[in-house]
Amino acid sequence: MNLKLLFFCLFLAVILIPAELKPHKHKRHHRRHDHDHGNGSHEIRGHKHGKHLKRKERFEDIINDQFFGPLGDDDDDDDDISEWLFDLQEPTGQCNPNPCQNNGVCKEKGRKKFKCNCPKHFKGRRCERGPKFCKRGLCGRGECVLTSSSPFYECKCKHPFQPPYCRTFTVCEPNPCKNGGRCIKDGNDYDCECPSGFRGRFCHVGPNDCFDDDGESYRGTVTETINGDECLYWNSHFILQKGTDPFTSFEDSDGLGPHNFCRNPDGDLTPWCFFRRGQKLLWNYCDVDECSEAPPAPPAPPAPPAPPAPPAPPAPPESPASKPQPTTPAPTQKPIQPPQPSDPLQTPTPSPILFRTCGKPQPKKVMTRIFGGLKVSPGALPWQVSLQVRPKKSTQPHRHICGGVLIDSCWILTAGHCIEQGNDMQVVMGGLSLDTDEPTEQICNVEEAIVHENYRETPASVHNDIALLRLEATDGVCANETQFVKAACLPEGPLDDGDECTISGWGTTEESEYGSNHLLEANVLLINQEKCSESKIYGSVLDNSMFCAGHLQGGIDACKGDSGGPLTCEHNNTHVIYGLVSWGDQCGKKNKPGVYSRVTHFLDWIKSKTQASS
Ligand code: 4AZ
Repeated sequence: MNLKLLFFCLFLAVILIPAELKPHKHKRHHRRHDHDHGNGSHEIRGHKHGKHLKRKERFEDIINDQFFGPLGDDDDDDDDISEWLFDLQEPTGQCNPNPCQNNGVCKEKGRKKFKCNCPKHFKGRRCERGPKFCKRGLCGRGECVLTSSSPFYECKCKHPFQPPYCRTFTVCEPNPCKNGGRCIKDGNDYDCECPSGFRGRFCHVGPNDCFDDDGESYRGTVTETINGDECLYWNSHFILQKGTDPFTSFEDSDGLGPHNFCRNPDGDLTPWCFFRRGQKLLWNYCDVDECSEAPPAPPAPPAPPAPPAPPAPPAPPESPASKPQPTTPAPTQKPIQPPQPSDPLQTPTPSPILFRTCGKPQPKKVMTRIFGGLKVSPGALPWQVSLQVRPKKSTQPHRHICGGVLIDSCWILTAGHCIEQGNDMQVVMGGLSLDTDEPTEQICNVEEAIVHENYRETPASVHNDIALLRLEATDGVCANETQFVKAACLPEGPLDDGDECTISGWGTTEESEYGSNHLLEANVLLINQEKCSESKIYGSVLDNSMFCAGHLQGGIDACKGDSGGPLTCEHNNTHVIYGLVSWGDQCGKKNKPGVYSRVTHFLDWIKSKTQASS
């Protein structure tokens, strides 16, 4: 495995891996998702933070930070659990394509074997194991960052811990406060009293430090989130270990560097940064001021002598600071469908060609940075629907319980276990946010739910976990095809093990057991059925009506609330609905990938039901 791949695997294994919020009593969770409450676990992904009171990290917090504690069992685990995938893809022993990673040189050994001569510091059959400069514990009470020159790392100590290895501490000595700030000792804690105009934990933020527009050009020195969390260095080992390389992941990495200043490299609303809480990599918007247009910047006070400063940022913008206004989208009214053709967002395709094409999403805009899952951009997954229920004849608001997949104007595929007779059901199509009425949305009532005749739940598994929802039609039309509402194609046959596919949903995330408000997506790999039937994975409980997908090292996974939603794979430039989120042993656990209903197994069933009633 090369370094990139190693980081990628670590990303899947750790970043995305959610810490358990509550222990699960039962081995398997495949129950429908209640968006209003849940019993904690994990998820495909995480999401943005709500606003908390700003808090200041104290000495005690640093001492109690588990991250600096003793090694856990799984740490530094060199197990190559993706080996099976390489084996599947192995080019029958030749050196072409080169199986050696990290510039390893391949030598053929007989007809079926090869040997990689690895460059210095790299090991493994394919030179996949790189050097570990930032070994756990190396930096005491500090964060390890990677540098480009020997020894290739540096420890960034949490004050009052001192360089080089952040193991000893002295409060206020040397003075950590910049720009003439006065360090006030308080036991093992300290506070910086800043000269007028300067702020930040170390008085390192100058009076003219602010951002314009979305802050893409912000080059100021704020290093704290709006909640007071300290930003991680962009070259932090921890970020890389979680599988994200900020220097290659974002559209505009110009402002990134070996520092921990807030930036906006990905077109977000305002500058932001990554921070760490325990073993979790999180991010949040920063406590940066927005530059106001007038009046012009007052002259900065004369700069007092500064002790050695953090890496010097380019000069900040020159206007005075003012707090950014939260951008609250104006409430929108859900259109009652069928939508009016005058609505530019929803101009329906004339009905004769309605849903004649399938599997063609809108071209994708890059939207990054949801841990383990990415925020879906409008029209990127136009077949994803939210299945919502409320008690029959009630006027309560509907609540999201499951995902579903639009396969034709009046037909939704979902999981059998999502159907609870006795409720009124509706599907919301074309929406991304569960708590906002979006103009792109279409809502249809479910006229009939057809659960597979052989749907069966056992304590260990769920068999034939598939259902069709027939939507209520007006003049033979249910969903209208728009940029945001399109059908996925049914697959024609099996795809290959190891193929990368996409899962999506509003289910439980690492950040919220109640699920995500915004539709999230993540990539998973199709896992070989025999591999997934090994005793340490799911043993003999799998049958042909299901398959596994995910990452055996844990991490990215579907979870509660994602059930019934799509696993789509791109095949010949078309997105086919290959699986439906069904069940799994919790979420994101090592060797417990998600289990999906195998749509190819049900093609005849789907055709018989949809043709019989249309
Ligand atoms: C559920 O409870 C569920 N990790 C769905 C998917 C998975 C686990 C649980 C797969 O609906």
